[in-house]
Amino acid sequence: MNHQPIEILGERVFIALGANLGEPLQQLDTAVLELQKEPKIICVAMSKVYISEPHGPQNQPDFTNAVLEIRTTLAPEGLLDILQCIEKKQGRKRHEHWGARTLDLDIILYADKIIHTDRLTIPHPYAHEREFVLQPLADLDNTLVLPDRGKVTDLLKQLPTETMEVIRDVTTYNR
Ligand code: ROI
Repeated sequence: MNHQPIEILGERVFIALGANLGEPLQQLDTAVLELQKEPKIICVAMSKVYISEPHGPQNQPDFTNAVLEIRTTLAPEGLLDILQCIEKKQGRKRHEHWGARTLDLDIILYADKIIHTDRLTIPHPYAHEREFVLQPLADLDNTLVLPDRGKVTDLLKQLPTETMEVIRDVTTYNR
């Protein structure tokens, strides 16, 4: 355990985790363990875990999703490198757009920054319209705001209600 005050240990970042092949819940937990090993990352909290039908192409299994809150002193692209490395290590082979995957790690929020580069769009371009991202974000902090889009809880109210099943009903804190 790191007992330093988390406020001084870098930027507050939220990462969406998703999987719909193999053992999805286990893959999400393994990804968190991998991130905990990173010297410039502190895992702060993991949201409840949900299962929902696929957005986009329907001809694939249901997805397991959660959101992880971290603190990091890594720059956004450095963090992205690590996430892509973990995805690869956990066997992500298919790169089909909007297709099934063993692990998907997306940076949703990086402090309150708005970033548009070749490799990164932050906030994540679809976060505002995805319940499987917004609900876990709200689990972690119901005052969160997506820059340019508004309050997460307001965005959730604007979405048609979907059936998301909770498969782990606790938010896990690492404080
Ligand atoms: N649908 C759900 N429910 N969860 C996801 O993580 C997810 N990821 C995707 C697409 C295929 C767009 N649909 C999804 O990449």
